[in-house]
Order: sequence, then structure tokens, then C-alpha cells
Amino acid sequence: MNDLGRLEDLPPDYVAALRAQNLVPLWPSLRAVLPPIKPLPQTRATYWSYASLRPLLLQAGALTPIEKAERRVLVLANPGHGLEKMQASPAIYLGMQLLLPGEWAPSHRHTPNAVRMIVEGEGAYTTVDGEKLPMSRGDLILTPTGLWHEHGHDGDQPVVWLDVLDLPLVHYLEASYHINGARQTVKPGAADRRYARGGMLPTPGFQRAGSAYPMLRYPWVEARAALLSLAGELAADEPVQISYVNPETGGFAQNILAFYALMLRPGQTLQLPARSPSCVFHVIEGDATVQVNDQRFTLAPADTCCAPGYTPVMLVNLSSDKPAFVFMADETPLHQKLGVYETRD
Ligand code: 1HN
Repeated sequence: MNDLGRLEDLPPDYVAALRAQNLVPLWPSLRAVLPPIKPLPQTRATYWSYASLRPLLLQAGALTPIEKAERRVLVLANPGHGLEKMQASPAIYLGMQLLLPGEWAPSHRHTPNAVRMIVEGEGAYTTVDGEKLPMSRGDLILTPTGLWHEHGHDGDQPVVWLDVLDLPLVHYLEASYHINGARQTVKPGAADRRYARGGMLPTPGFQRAGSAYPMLRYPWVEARAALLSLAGELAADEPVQISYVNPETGGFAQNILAFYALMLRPGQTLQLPARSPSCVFHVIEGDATVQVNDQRFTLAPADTCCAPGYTPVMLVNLSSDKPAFVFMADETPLHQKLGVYETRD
């Protein structure tokens, strides 16, 4: 590989003359923006322990009333990007949100897409587009772009969930904004009951929903049962994984990020190939290690980690007699739409 000319090789008055006209020579920066063979990610493999962050999140509950926060969240920030950027990866934002009994996080809508993975506590709910969605451990709740959403809590213990948004990307596009709204009127019905069984779609009046987001809540009891059923079907060396999809189309549930649940059989080691999108892992049940390059994280329930793209990841279930269940989020729909998605051996 030939060495390209450096900025220091140019006469300072020439560089100053360029700068005065908002001009920049490409060649000193070409290798940085177009590295050979593989990108140079800023995203660092990073681990967040729930046991360690939980007391700080509860402390936020004591320090800052919900009215002063709107959303009481500790952001899981990737040091590779700089903590102030509040991003886990190029397109993924992660935060742990606390709602205390009786609190209400008022209605708003915004351009970034969000999902919530419920981590602990019972009795809270999110109302999305007029649908009241109860929150229980492991449930996945969608808040797609533009839909009104607010959170309430009728229980008597703190509720915590993991927010996953495509905020870094939408902010980068200078397309991120919100609008505040009034408390929503709740409509009757629950889409997770309308779409209760795989392969069977509601067809009132001979019409399928055709809505971009027909299902907003994916109960963990259903996802867990689907994984156990799949595990009984597949050979022992096949990955046991489901995708959260739009039940009307089979496509990913949202436009930019994808969401999955994975079951690791007792003692299973699962090698995930290197793929272009960055990825997030969050343990719902069990104990597992996640190895990214030379770093190995040990995840207990509710622990979270992330891995940069183009990097193989190895998952190991640490139990020899119980399955482990892992929630995953990645940037696959975005990479596929942009035509940059790839898998490497
Ligand atoms: C948001 O609207 C929520 O509605 C949570 O709970 C986290 C982070 C950035 C921007 C909007 C919520 C958020 C957010």
C-alpha cells in the first residue's frame, strides 16, 4: 500500500488558502474515511452490569422527580463514541428507564423509533397510539416513528425497562424532533390477542390490516414458548432464534433496527459470523458469556453489552442444565436498505 501525502507535507500558506475558501485536500484523510478491507469502528465492545447500574437508577428516582425529567433514564453510552454522544453504536441508543409507582411520563411523539424491553416490575403500562400495553418482564413493546406514547404505573414497586432507539442515526440525519400531546384516550382491544397465533391473520371484512405497525406488544410468554417449541424442532447444533416481525408482512417490525430473541441450550456455544451491523445483547433469563474479539463479558440476567459490526461474536450458556434467553437488537434493516449489509466467514 502506497503512503499518501500528509497535511504536514503541504506549505502552511497553501493549507490556509484552502481553508479560507472552505476547501480541504482529500488525500491526507482518504485512508481514514476509506480504510482497507474492513471499517475502523468507533464502537467498542462494552458491557453494562444491571446490578451495578440499578442503585444509581433508583437514586435518580430520589434525586429527580418525573416532572423534572419527563423520561427518567440512564443512558448506556459507548466510550468509543464519547459518552456525551449517548450512543451504543452508530445507529443504536440504549437507556434504562425508571418509573415509580403512581408516576406518569406524559404523551409525546417523535421521529426516532423506540422499543422497550421490560426488565423488572409489574403494573406499569405504555399507551401507544391509543392502545394500552401492559408491561411484564421480557415483553417487547414498539413505539414506532410518529406514534403517540405515554407511560403510567399502577403497581407498587419500581418498574425498569431498556429503551432501544435509532436516535443516533435520526439525529445525525438532522431529522430528530418531538411534539408533546394530551393524555390519550384508550381504545378497546389488544393487538397481541388479534395476532395470537403464527400463520393466522385477522381478516375482518376480507381485508388484512395493511397497517405499518399492526402489532405493538410482543409478550415474553409467547416469545419464550416459540423458542422452546423451535428448540424441539431443530437439530442440536442449529441456532434457536426468532425475529420480531410485522405479522402482516413477515418483514422486520420496524424500519431501521431489528429485534430478536435467542435461546441458548444448556451448555451451548454459539458462534455468530461477522456481519456488517453492530449488535446489542441483553440477557432475559440465565447466565451467558459474550466474547467479542479478545474481550469476554459474563452476563447475568438484565445485563447488556454491545459489539461493533464486522466482528464475530461467540455466546456461551454457562448453565449445563438450563436454557439461557437473550434479547438482541441490531442495525440489519438499515444496512439492508442501504445495500451495505454483508456477512463474512
Ligand atoms: C423517549 O421518548 C423515551 O418515550 C425514552 O420513554 C427515551 C430517549 C431519547 C429520545 C426520546 C420514552 C428516549 C426518548
